[in-house]
Amino acid sequence: MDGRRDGHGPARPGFWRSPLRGPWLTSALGGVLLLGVPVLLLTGLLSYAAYNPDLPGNDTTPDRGLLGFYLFPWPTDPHWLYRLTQGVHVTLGIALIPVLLAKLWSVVPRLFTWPPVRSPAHALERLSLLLLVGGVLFVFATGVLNVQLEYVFPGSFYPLHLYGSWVFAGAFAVHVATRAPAALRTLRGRSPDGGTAPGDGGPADAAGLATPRPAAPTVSRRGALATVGGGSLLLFGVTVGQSVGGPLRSTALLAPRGQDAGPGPNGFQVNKTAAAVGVGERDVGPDWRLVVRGGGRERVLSRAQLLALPQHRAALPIACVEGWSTTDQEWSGVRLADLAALVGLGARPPWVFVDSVQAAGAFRSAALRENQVRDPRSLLALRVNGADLSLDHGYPARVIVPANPGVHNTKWVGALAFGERG
Ligand SMILES: Nc1nc2c(c(=O)[nH]1)N[C@H]1C(S)=C(S)[C@@H](COP(=O)(O)O)O[C@H]1N2
Ligand SMILES: [Mo]
Repeated sequence: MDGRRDGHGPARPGFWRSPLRGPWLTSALGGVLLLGVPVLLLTGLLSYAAYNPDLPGNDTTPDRGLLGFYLFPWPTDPHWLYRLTQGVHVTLGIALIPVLLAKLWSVVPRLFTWPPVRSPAHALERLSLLLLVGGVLFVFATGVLNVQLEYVFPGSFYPLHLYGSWVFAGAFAVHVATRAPAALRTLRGRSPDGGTAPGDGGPADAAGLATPRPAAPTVSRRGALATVGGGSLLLFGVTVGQSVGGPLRSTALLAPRGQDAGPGPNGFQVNKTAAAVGVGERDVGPDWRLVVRGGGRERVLSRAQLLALPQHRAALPIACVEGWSTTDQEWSGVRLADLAALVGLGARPPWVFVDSVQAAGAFRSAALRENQVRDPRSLLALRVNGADLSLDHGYPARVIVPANPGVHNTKWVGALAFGERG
């Protein structure tokens, strides 16, 4: 009665011969993903909220529609919040890759189930698995490409990754609801190497994961699992340093921008250099001015005039969506709230649209919410670690806001428009 017997090639029973495949291995790997994937989904959704995509100019995913139902004002406390959530998102995502691949390997014979569709219910199940497997490969691939290749999909990475994640999340929920109970029973009731014979485990192998024609084992199931775990640990070990920052950065062998950001007060990681985005002397030389607008007023200030205003300090990190971050750096400059006061909006500073002198390209502007503007640690920074900002870190002036995703800490600022798009 098993229709698969009619299959050819990889659909033939006995084509897949590894004795490792079976309910136990698939369940054990699935259990790890059951713990890890929800953390990835949660931190991913938090990252989207951290972008304040409902502010004008911030929405990297137009037409998000209902998917923005949960958005909330991203807080400024604790100041390392985004460093933590995004570090976990990227580091855990990378470390789970071996587990994910092993899990897919363990169920690959089922891809070739014959006949491909047996009933309407079977068709539905297969469709949901297509969304699950397609979705997970898509989000992991776009995530890794973004982290490793510095935005191969400039701008459009966000909608791709976000929409892909929702498709994956839905299929994942269905999969967990239908499979997790049996998987947990399998893990409780059987030992990893509990036999490799055809029909191994009887009803527990209803899914037909074990081969009916096992080849001689070259490694035990525990051994295979240890290899996968070792691979995950290795990836974790050569990745996590880029999120911890400081001296540990030297261990981040996979960090796409190298392990060493150079010496001196400005010796911490740069995202885009000034040269890379075409910012040069003519934009940020002595003629540079900051334009502050709001409430129908406008003020224009030179760097010297900014330096003559009350200077404040804040120890804050840069934390990029790509997962790398710096330890706290000691910034100094003018409070955003004080700049709002210059145009008469000091009592209740509103949100602000920050524009840079950068002529084109992604990330040249960003809007900040009023809770961010009002935080006394939110600065238009002029100096860092006791020295003038370097050109690559945003000289003459850049935004630095606690818990803000790096991309909204705009460099080479040219204009601030309080309460308006500018
Ligand atoms: N004008 C401008 N500001 C920018 C960027 C940019 O490309 N252009 N990159 C942003 C990103 S993605 C990050 S992570 C931070 C990095 O700041 P750093 O290069 O000083 O570390 O700057 C942000 N500010
Ligand atoms: Mo970034």
